[in-house]
Amino acid sequence: MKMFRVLSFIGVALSALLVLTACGNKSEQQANDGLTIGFSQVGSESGWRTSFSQSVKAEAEKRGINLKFSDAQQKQENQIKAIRSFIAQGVDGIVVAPVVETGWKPVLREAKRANIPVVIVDRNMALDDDTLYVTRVASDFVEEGRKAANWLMEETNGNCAIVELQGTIGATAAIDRMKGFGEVIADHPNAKIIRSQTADFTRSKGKEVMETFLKAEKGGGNICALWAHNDEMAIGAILAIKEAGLKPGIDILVVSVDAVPDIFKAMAEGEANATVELSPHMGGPAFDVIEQYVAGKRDFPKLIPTNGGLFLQDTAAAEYKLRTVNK
Ligand code: GZL
Repeated sequence: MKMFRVLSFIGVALSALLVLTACGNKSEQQANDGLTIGFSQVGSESGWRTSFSQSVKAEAEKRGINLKFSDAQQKQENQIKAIRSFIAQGVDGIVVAPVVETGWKPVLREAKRANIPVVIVDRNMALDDDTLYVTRVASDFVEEGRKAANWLMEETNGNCAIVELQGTIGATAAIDRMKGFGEVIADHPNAKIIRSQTADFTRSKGKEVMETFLKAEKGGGNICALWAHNDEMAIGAILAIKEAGLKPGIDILVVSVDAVPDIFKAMAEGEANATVELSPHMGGPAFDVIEQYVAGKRDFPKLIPTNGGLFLQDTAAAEYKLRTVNK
């Protein structure tokens, strides 16, 4: 009889263990399958932006996150519509890469009322209430501008007439890169920005605006360097410089930001000189925050910085290979 009782106890214990393990797996499974995150992306205006989107999607897939992706084609109204739709769907979290800094408070208040955590990535929002978002994952754009200007001043001994292609008007990346670059130039009396205009971070507009700079400067013989807020505009401008019969990278130095493969190709061919890296890998840190927030964590820093170095012609060929092989 005693043996019977022992055996039945073991049987019960084993089945309880089996149920618990299954539940354990189930809740783990739920945790992985459960997260649905809405990502409102600016658009696909540049090679960097495309890499950024690809990196976020790959990271979501790796983590078993159900990602709702929206490309706003650089229009804020599309981003606001997407965020409202994410709220209506009751997502677990929202990631926003804001196209410009202003106009976000109403929709962020709606997300807050719905108790949905918002993480800002890349460019910033102008908010006077920092409870409207959990944190921001971003590069220091002012420092990017400083890095570009410091390299140019060293390269030209602080003696340079510069033309500037600005990014999207109102975008943090444009505002802050311009600020950082300008701060450094201000310390060099023989360095001057002689022309500056937006080309909206695109290759086609970069070519168009550079053509007007060259015409306005009677062929551009007096232009020492082009400073572009992103590689895409620099690559467009390089075409315009060549069409004007000048040698980009030699007659007119070229420095920009993003470190996309095409700028490394231009640098390897001697047609561009320097680029400041902007990491596209912001999805991981953003998803970490939402996963931790859903699990109950509330104390987050208001900025999670990503940083990038300065790349020059000497490593360009290797960097191009590294970033394009098996892509
Ligand atoms: C900067 C980002 C900029 C990139 C451009 O973080 O917002 O937007 O430098 C992109 O390539 O258009």
